[in-house]
Amino acid sequence: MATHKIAVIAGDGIGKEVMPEAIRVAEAAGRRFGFACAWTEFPWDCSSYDRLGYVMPKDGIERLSEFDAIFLGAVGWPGVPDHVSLWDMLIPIRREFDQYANLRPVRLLEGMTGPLRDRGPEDINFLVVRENVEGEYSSIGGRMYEGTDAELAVQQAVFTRRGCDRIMRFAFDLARREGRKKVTCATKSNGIIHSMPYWDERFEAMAAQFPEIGTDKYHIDILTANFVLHPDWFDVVVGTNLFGDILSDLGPAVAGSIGIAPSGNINPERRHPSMFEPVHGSAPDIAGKGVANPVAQIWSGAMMLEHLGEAEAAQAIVRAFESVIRDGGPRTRDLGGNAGTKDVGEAVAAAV
Ligand code: GGG
Repeated sequence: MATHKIAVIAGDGIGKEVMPEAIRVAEAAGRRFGFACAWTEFPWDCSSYDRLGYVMPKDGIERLSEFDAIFLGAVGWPGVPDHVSLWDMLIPIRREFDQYANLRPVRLLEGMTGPLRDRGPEDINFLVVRENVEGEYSSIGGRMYEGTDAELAVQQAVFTRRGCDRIMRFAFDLARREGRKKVTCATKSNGIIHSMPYWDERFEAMAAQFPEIGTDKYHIDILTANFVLHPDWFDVVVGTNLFGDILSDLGPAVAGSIGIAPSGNINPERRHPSMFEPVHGSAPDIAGKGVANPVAQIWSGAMMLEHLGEAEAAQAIVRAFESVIRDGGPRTRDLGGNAGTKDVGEAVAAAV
């Protein structure tokens, strides 16, 4: 029987509440499909920062490198600046393990009511591919003349040929593998005149290698409008680190709830562990109440199992939460119900 070694970082806020439910569901899938998961928990969160001065210890990357995958909950808590908590753990993990492809599926599930009138599951079903290690999220820059009238801050975005080409290739390969018809390029090459025309150029060069896949391209401003007005236009959308981050919150919001949105931070070459996490954050406003929707974490777990070679189990988990939502099972309040996190986790595990 295969045993998958998984590092678990529940993190902050609702991460601690949704993680046990996702583990419950993965365990149910393991029993049904004949594999085991060896879960090792790492208590790295903003309270470690308060006590010790760091979120992830110095040898964190080395310790995580032993695992087949990393399962992350959420990061961030009031009192620790968000850029500190992110750059102390989440972003170093993505970079050190070269998890350059962030895959974020967006779907309106049957039985869910989205905010868009007359839109159903057939209209909202696309994949956001976010470049995950360079672009606007760069540590190059600094401040000068602090505390004076001349104070300034400079932030340098980084677009390398290697970085652009490999995320474009990932998006087109994904479209081919998933039988999708089109890849859309998220850009802003009318206003950002060096990096974004370059990004578009690399998109076009890669598109030429995939003649059977259609393409289109939108500036980010009208693209966000089209996510709302015409979500049915999209199949695979490839964006920079910042644009991909924004689009992958907007997409699930348009589909009815960010509480179901999963993601994989993937090292496609499999030289390092990949990391799976919900798109949502730690949600301090509802943390501790047991009301968070665990579906995003559960779905991220399914993506992780698929990555680990357990495709049947992954599909069974997806079918399980689809049926719970479609057939009137317990639902949390973001989906219009009043069930708790645990009720949903137990129902999905039972359906598996
Ligand atoms: N579940 C992941 C999480 O807590 N994300 C918080 C966040 O702000 N992430 C920023 C990012 O994905 O770059």
